[in-house]
Parts: sequence; C-alpha cells; structure tokens
Amino acid sequence: MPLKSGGAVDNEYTRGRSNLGLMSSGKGIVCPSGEQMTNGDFEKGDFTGFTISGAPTVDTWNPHSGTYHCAFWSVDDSVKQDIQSLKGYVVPVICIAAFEVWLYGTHCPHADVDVIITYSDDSTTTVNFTDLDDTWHQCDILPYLDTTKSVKSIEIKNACVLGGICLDDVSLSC
Ligand SMILES: [Ca+2]
Repeated sequence: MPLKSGGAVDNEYTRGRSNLGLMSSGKGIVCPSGEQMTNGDFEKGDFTGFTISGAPTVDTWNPHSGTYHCAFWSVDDSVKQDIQSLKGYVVPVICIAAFEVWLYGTHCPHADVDVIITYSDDSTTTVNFTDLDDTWHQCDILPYLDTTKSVKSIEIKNACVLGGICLDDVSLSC
C-alpha cells in the first residue's frame, strides 16, 4: 500500500539523519568508508596513484605484501598521494580507523623516514619514524594527527642519508 511504503521511507530517512548527527557532532561531516589509499600496496607494479620525487622504484626483491614494494635509494626520495585529487574529497581525521605504513631499513642502522600529512587548510603534520633496522616495521600514523582537521594528501620521504628504505602497505582506512 502506498501509505505504508511511504512510512517506511520516512523511517529510513529519519534513521539516516540521526546517524549523520552522531557522526558529525552537528558539524555536517560525512565519513567515507573503506580503504582510501590507491595502490598503497604497490601491487599495480608501478606508481599508479602517486607522484614521485627523486628516483624511487617499484621492486620485487623485498615485498611486505604480495609481489611489489617501493624502494627509496637516496635521501629525499619520496612518494606522495593526493587523496583529494584522486577521491574528490578530503578525509576527516575523526573518520579514520587506521592509518599506517610498513617500513624497512636496508643499509642504514638508524634509517629514518618522514611522513608528511597535509590537511585541507594546507597545514601539515610531519611524523618521523627512526631506528628502522632490516626488518619490517608497522608504523602507526594516526596518533600524531590533528583530530579537528581533514587529510588532503600524504607524502612519505626518505630522511636517511646513508642508506635505503623499503615501504609497502600504506593504508588509510575508515
Ligand atoms: Ca606489496
């Protein structure tokens, strides 16, 4: 019956508004869901989704997952993903469930990497992960972020003068 159907639609609509209110704390924020990085595991075998500086490579000799990983060879080698350009939106920090990268130092006993987060207001947070010896390290970015802001892009840069870095499985999930 039309009236009964209309009532059901109204209920769904009301529930949706209520959920939105809880998530946004009245600020109108809508959270995306799922993985927000493109090719964060480098399994496309190239830098799809990233722009690069210096001369990083996609390689197969030391993957953390699958077949491929990214390797930095020189200081300031970097990969950057502009999430806003790829997705058409920014990601509110309060929506993020997990934000991490796996890093592996190769020839540098105190290898270190900078992760540079740019927010929608163009301010940044830089997180330095250091003492990366030659095993895979799960590096958690989320605790360092400003929970009042939204993530626009992420850059991962080699800060190690003497050696190389492997990275894999960059993940930003909501
Ligand atoms: Ca991989």
